[in-house]
Amino acid sequence: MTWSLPHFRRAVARAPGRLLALVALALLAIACNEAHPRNTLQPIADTGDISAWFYHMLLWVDVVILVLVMGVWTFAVLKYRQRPGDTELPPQDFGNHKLELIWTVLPTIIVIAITVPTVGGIFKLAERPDPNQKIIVVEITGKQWWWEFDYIKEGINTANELHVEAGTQVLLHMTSADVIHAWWVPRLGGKRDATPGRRQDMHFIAREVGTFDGQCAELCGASHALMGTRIIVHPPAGEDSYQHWVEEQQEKAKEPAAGSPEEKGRKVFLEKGCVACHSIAGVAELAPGARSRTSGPNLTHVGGRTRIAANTLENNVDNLAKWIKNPQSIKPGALMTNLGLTDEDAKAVATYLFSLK
Ligand code: HEC
Ligand SMILES: [Cu+2]
Repeated sequence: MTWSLPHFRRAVARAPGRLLALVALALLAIACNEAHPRNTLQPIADTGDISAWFYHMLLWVDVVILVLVMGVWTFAVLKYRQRPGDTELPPQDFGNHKLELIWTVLPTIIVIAITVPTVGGIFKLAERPDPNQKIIVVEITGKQWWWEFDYIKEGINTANELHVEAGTQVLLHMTSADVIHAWWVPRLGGKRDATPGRRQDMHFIAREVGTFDGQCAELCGASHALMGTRIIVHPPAGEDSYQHWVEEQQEKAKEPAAGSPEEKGRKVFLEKGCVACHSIAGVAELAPGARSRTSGPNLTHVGGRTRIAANTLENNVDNLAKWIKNPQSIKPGALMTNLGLTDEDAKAVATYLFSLK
């Protein structure tokens, strides 16, 4: 059986429901909703603007090519199709120089037209931040399966949620402590590998205040999919300013009231071995000069994070207790020891940690 337009028309007439279902499915697949926490095409930084611009430019160049090629093809198929009574092959046309020139020169021109702005964009992304303007410098270390952030100038060591200021240059120095990870916050644009023994830089100026999600983009082991991150862009002034956050982070951990559940939690923290991997400024200090205990996130202000375990769980006392009791039940292979805490001890230490804003 040959398949022709009349066949197709008849098939559609017989089963219009199926065609409708197909269209509905396609619309569902592109799910039109408003919240796009990880949409590269809604950039919030200068770097993201550049990559989104390339996407749109290439998309439209490709749409034009697609329409032209499919148009010519459809025309040829319809006009020169085999008709009843056609028994011979049409004249065969090999080595038509004019045609061959056209389909060599035209694509070459298109490729050059795309390459020139692309190379320009690559150079723009590689430019160094302006040293005469304010720069927030953060060293990022990827670890299985979380991110450590060191604000060298500010003397802050924190994890998983990167805080920056809108309108200010941010320079990230990126490396890894174990395997290769990749830092990717889609709305900032661009990924950067975090490679052990190497430093790679990335910089941007975020323009929109808010919270934006990211994800490790390099397969790095069992909990790779649960190695998220967040970037929190603060306004330059006001109650919620970046400067305010910096000053809070530079403080030592809050002292719990005598006899409070928090004080009991701190006791559990100090006695159950958590200090082998975690530091809390003023409670479990580091050796002078050390930036962190390499194995676990700094917990000095852990209660102030929006999420825990690298953007895996909402930050609240219940989730903290669940995590502390059995980290591997939440993140397969998590490199935090299950210390066999009782429910009571887990709850107490969770209450204490959550109070550390
Ligand atoms: C062997 C080292 C080790 C020990 C001991 C340890 N942890 Fe952890 N902890 C880690 C690591 C590694 C992570 C990060 C895991 C991840 O996100 O994949 C972590 C994460 C956490 C987090 C989440 C932090 C965040 O920013 O998301 C909390 C809270 C925590 N640990 C509390 C504790 C408590 C309380 C104890 C003691 C009962 C403890 N840890 C014992 C290594 C350790
Ligand atoms: Cu990773």
